[in-house]
Amino acid sequence: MQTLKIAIQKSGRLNEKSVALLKNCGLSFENYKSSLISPVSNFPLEILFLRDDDIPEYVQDGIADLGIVGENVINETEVDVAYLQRLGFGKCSLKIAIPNDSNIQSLGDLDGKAIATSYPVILKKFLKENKLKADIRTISGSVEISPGLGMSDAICDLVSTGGTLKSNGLRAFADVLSSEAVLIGRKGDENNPVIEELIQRVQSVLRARDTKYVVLNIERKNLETAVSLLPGIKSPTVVPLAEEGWVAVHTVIPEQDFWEKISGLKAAGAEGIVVMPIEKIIL
Ligand code: PRT
Ligand code: ZN
Repeated sequence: MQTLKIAIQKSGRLNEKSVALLKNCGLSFENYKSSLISPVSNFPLEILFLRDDDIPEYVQDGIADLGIVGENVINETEVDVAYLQRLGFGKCSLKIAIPNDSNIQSLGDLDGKAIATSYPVILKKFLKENKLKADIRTISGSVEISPGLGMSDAICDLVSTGGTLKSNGLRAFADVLSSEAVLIGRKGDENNPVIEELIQRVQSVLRARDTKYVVLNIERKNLETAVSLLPGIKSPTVVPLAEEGWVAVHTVIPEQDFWEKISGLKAAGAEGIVVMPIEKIIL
C-alpha cells in the first residue's frame, strides 16, 4: 500500500490533541519535537510536523495528503481542500470585539472604523457580506492590545474562554466564524483505501469519546421502564444476576444526555450504577 503523509501542528494548541487522536487510532509513532517527519510503524502513513498556517496549502499542493488544522486557518488561506471529518477539539470563535467604553452599538457603527486582526481575508469577506467599509489593520499577534494603544477601534480575533478579551478591557460584539479542528484531504482522494481506513478509525474514536459504557443492577419487574430509557447501540444487554428477580443491564449512553438518563434510571429503581469510558466504537 502507498504510504501517505498527514500534516499536524508541530507545537501549539492543536499539537497534543492531534497526536492523542492519531495514537488512539492505533498509530504507533515517535512524537519527536525536533524532527519534521515521523514514520508510523504499523500503518502506511508518515506524520509531518508543521506550523499550522502551512498545513492547508501543503495539503492543497499535494506535499501532504491529509492535515489536521483549525477551520479559521483553512478559511484564511482560501485553499480548496476536502473536509473529511470535524474533530471536536480546538473549538473557538472569531469575533469582533470592542473596548468596554466604546460607543459602537450596532454593526453599522463599524463603518469607517479601524479593526485590527490577524485574519484580514475572513474579516474582509464578513465586512463585504454586511456591506460595511472599515479599515482593516493586519497585525500578526497581540491583536487585543491594539485598541488600548490607539491603533484601532475594534479587533477581530479568536476567542475561546473570553479571558483575554476581559483582561484587556474588551467585550465580544459580533460573531464572524465558529471554528474547530478538522481533518482535511485533497478533493477526489476520499476513496483512497488508506484514507478510508483512517477516517473509519477516527470516527470510532470520536464516537467513543462522546459516549459512556454503563452497567447497572435492577429488579426484573422494573426492567421494561429502564430499557425504554436506553437506546444502546442496538438494544441493551440484559444478564441475570445470582439473586433471584434481579438483572444487570449493560448499555452505552451518549455524553450529552448522560445525567438525564442516569436520573431516569435511578428513578426506575437502578442500583450499583458503574460508568466506564469507552476506547473505541466500531459499527
Ligand atoms: O506556531 P503555529 O503557527 O503552528 O501556531 P499558532 O501560534 O498560529 O496557533 P495556536 O497554537 O495558538 O492555535 C492553533 C489553533 O488553535 C488556532 O488556529 C485555532 O484553530 C485554535 N484555537 C482554539 C485557538 C484558540 N482556541 C485561542 N483561544 N487559537 C488561538 N487562541 C488565542 C486567541 O488568538 C487569543 O489570543 O487565545 C487567545 C484567546 O483565548 P481566550 O481563552 O482568552 O478567549
Ligand atoms: Zn499559526
